[in-house]
Amino acid sequence: MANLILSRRSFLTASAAGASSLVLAGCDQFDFLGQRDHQVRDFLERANSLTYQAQRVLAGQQSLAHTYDESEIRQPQRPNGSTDPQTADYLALKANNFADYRLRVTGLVENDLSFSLDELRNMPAQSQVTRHDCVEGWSCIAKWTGTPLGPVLDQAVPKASARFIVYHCYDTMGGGLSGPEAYYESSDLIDGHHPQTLLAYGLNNQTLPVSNGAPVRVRIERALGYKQPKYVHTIELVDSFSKFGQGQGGYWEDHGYDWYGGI
Ligand SMILES: Nc1nc2c(c(=O)[nH]1)N[C@H]1C(S)=C(S)[C@@H](COP(=O)(O)O)O[C@H]1N2
Ligand SMILES: [Mo]
Repeated sequence: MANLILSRRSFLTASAAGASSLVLAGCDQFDFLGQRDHQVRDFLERANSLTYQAQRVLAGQQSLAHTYDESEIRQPQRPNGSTDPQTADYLALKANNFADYRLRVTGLVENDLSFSLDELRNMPAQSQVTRHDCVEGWSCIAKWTGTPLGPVLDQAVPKASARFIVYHCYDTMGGGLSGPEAYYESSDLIDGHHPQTLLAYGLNNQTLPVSNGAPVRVRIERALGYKQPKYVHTIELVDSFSKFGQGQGGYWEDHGYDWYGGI
């Protein structure tokens, strides 16, 4: 898909006219919206989310999250949400310093994949200093190190029917009447292939600690804190969220948060 380059003025004019007339106008920059079978267009129709539309159109698909200098790191990454998972599988892995950890890639892919931590660490590494924004009202600048997810997805070869990526985590939340619910998150394939999306195993020049998601968490840098899944064990490509949790695409989405969660 061609990169969308729009001036702020043409976006404002276009948005005043409303999203549906954009499609009818057949404006060059929005050509993809006119293609009946286009994944993004399908999604826009279904999601009905202005944040998602505005961000994808205005910022472009691969616009980068702001990065900082290491000197701008002022405090450790504040652990939030689960900080010490107690599921049996996780405790067993942790007891052995994650030597038996495998990250699985499965679902609507041609090749099911599985990687040990050493294999992930031997893949091309990338570091970035970014700001994590939690909806609870705090931010932390931190340096994340890992391997980009995009090439891993390429190696798995997503099927044409794959539309979303579900990130399954080891920890559970809640534990009320409905019982514990596994933490999970999801993104579209655009964010999966974004150049800053990492399978992160390092934080601030150290091994990623348990409190921040050891051994592997995903960083999706243009999204809010709850879209940064920790303790990830499986990456599943899917065509719908309906069979996971309450079907909204993530633990917090199931409890009312917005799915896109863009910054
Ligand atoms: N598996 C898992 N991932 C998670 C959470 C969680 O509870 N479990 N909390 C989310 C929220 S709300 C935030 S703000 C960040 C916190 O990441 P941190 O502990 O590294 O600061 O992780 C997100 N990812
Ligand atoms: Mo958060």
